[in-house]
Amino acid sequence: YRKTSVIFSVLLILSVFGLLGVSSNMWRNLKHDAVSTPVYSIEVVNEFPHDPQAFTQGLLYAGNDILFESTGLNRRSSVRQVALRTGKVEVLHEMDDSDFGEGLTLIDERLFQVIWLKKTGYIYDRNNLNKLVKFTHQMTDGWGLATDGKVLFGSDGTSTLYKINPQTFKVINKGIVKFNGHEVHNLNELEFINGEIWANVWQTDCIARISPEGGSVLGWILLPNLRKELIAAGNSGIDVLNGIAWDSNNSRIFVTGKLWPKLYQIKLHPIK
Ligand code: DDQ
Repeated sequence: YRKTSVIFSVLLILSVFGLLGVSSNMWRNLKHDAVSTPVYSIEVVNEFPHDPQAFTQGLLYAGNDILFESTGLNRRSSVRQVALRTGKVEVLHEMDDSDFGEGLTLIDERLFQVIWLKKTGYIYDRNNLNKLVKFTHQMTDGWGLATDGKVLFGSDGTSTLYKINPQTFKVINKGIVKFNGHEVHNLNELEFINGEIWANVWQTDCIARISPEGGSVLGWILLPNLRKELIAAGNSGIDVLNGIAWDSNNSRIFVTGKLWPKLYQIKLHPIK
């Protein structure tokens, strides 16, 4: 009896230590991920007017202080060429009543746009916004679009980031975006910046910086102040942060939101 109880006690002590060891390892790994992922706050370096009627769903910078924007809402969806400095809509393509504009991206002279709640999208001529082609894609829905100049990157409101062939619209590959082992859902408007995908996470004031290879989160950008300050200034009808544009020649980052009266040029500051 004594022998059994000694063996039992030793086993008990060993298993407690074992459990402690496992959990502390797990804890260290989790902490390591969270600690090593940089977090950025933002500084506004410039403000520009933005059409407060524009339910921004896609945004990109095309050079020469010109932006292209896709807007949503039924009967109000559009593709538009916008002057950065004045916010003026220079060319407007009004979409069919049944189409809800979503992500937009530019490859050479052609703008690619996806549609909310449909598996279709359109290609437009960037010079006049004439519709050229209707296409069908393989995502579950059309939310965000971006490009590295060769392939399309797409999001559909899930945690999946797609790489898509811009000629055939077939999925080349796809990955689940994860942070600390948790899927990052609601990936929305996308931008390709210096080899990374930056994604608005729907209904948050955060932008995730994502590795296009593998889908890991490389950093978080926190922007709650933009929306808060707009609301404090009396803009009660505004919706979420959405829309990232990148001027690669001058390293300028622009962000705006749905029905926001302003578009911001921002700078990042690491806070951790
Ligand atoms: N999405 O951007 C998350 C993909 C779609 C958002 C759809 C929001 C619909 C709002 C309808 C408001 C009607 C006044």
